Amino acid sequence: MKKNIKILVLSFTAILSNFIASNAQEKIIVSKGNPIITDKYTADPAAYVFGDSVYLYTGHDVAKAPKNSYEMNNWLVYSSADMVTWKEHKSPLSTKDFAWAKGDAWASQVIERDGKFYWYVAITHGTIHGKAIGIAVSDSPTGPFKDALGKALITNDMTTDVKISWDDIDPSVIIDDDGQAYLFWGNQKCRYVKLKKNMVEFDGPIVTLNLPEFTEAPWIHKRKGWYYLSYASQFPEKIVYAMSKNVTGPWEYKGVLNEIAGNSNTNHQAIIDFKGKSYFVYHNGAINTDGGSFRRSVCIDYLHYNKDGSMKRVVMTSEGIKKAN
Ligand code: FUB
Repeated sequence: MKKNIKILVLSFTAILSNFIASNAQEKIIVSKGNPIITDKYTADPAAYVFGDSVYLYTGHDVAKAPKNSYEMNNWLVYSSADMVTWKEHKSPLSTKDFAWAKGDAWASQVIERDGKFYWYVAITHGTIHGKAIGIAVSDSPTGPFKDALGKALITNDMTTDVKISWDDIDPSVIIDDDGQAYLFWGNQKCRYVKLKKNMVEFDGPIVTLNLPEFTEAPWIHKRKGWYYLSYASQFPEKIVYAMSKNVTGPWEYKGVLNEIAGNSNTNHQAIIDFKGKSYFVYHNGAINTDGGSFRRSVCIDYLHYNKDGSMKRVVMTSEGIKKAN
């Protein structure tokens, strides 16, 4: 009898601690301006509008990282119906979820197709030298996510014309109106490849674009008949962009969209429309008091378009945005 009670108590304790652990990061954050999240460092934002909410996927700079390098082990997800009150969900993806990888939860983007959410991530490959792009999949925008392929989609040995190990990073995806999906990515050279409907296989060759002073962080979006390819340029980075009437180009360079942040070498942007307004989501180093450029924080400011479709230069603010409704 005593033994049974002990087993019961132990099982209950295990269930309770699992519950607490799995909800440990679920909390509500009311943003007081920029940066929008201040209890931890968040970087490389990818925002996605689904239903009546915005889902914000970020990297996570470790606070105690050595001064001159990134330490990033997992990705984070937040959701909001007004872009001011955010729910932080339990981190649904870490580098450990990709058995073939060995670390570095770098920039990523999520997109939905046929009820499944595909999370494209940059990560360091375990056996093929350099960075790679992997894909996780889930039935929900907040996870749980699992490795969709069991291997990388893109590896460094597929793009040998660039001689660095980190040129296959920063994935950005779009599904065009005709249903064709495209994956853009790159460092030093921007590339794209068509994806099959299953979102996890190539549907054509890798194409390399010729964009002025391309550093990294391509973000592809479409609005009112125009395709926009924004990206980080030079170093320290500013965000510039090009426009086209086709997702495959030709791209017309349009100049600077967002200036150098000043307190962070990188700026990594996402662009969305939500409830009638346009937003520029990026990171800076505003709450890093520890030196270096490796403790970044996500910010959101308004984005405005001109009548001809071009984008006005972003004004980075401390106040940030008001509630979207
Ligand atoms: O966060 C690691 C890397 O820094 C990203 O992949 C780049 O876009 C830059 O933000």
